Amino acid sequence: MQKSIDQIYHEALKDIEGADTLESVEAHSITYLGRKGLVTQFLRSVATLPADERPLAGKRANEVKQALDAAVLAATKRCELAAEKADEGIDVTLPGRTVKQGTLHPLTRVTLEICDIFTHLGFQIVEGPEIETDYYNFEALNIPKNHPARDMQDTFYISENTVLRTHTSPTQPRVMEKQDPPVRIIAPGKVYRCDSDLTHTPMFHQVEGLLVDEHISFGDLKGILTTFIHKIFDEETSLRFRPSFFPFTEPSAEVDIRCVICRGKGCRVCSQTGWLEVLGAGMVHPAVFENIGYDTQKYTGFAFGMGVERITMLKYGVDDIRKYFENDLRFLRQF
Ligand code: 2NM
Repeated sequence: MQKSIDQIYHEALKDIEGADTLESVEAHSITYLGRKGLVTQFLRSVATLPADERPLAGKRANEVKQALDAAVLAATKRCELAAEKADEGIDVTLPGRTVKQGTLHPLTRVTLEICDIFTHLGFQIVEGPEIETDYYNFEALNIPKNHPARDMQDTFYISENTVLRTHTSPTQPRVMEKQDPPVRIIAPGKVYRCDSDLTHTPMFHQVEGLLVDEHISFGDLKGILTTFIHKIFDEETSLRFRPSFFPFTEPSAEVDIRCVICRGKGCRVCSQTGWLEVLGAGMVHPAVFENIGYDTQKYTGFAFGMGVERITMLKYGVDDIRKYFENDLRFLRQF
């Protein structure tokens, strides 16, 4: 028995309105409105009806066809909108966006590496102020009033008795004033000198160390610094101690390592000498101990200092000190 047009209409409307994909809307449209669809067939069958029934049946069938056409259009719109909405969500199958990661500045890296080595040797890390008094920066360290380092040409003065520290050494008497031996400390940080050319920047970085106890000798100094050099460069690196002078140490020495570039043959970096200066060091001058009140009969100690820019240059082959401070990512990304 043929279904009535209203029966077909209700089933079709239910199917079309219930469809949730474009594909199923299309399929229902074919089922009811296609060339062989149920509504189409019904329309064709109107001609076979008794003449008095045709006008009403034909009118009703056309109304149904128009209503279902509109329903298909509405369902199609609805499914298209839903598909667009879904596209705005997260597609978990897409590869993730890479997050550009920063790196430690080479000078930070090397400072941490130096601190790490000395920490393992029993040293504590201390930091002092970058704005320092004339007393701690010079006087306590036995740097006399007429010393060239105290000149306006070399030091940034904040006021008559206040300077930007020219080395991190003033941290040492600050600690010694508060603490009796044994003292084993290193002081990393920024220092300032009124100097700017191809090989000098007005701000640079230092790590200075101090060890004070009973019976500390120059042999202890050599042992600690040799261990340090072998760790920061490599176990094969030979070193030598050359006599030198600092107001705060006596005797004083400069430490050279075999050139890391030519291994001693002589090259541009080591000015054909085969050696590179990397450290200053010495036995703490008794005047420094007297200034802070240590018993010079009981205690001896050694101290040393190094420039982080120079160590980094030699470790990584950086050929120009200005590269550290230009913030060129092509340079910084290499570390
Ligand atoms: C150096 C070289 C030699 C040094 C001395 C002191 C102190 F405070 F103990 F006297 N601190 N650092 C020192 C000694 C620094 O740098 C080239």
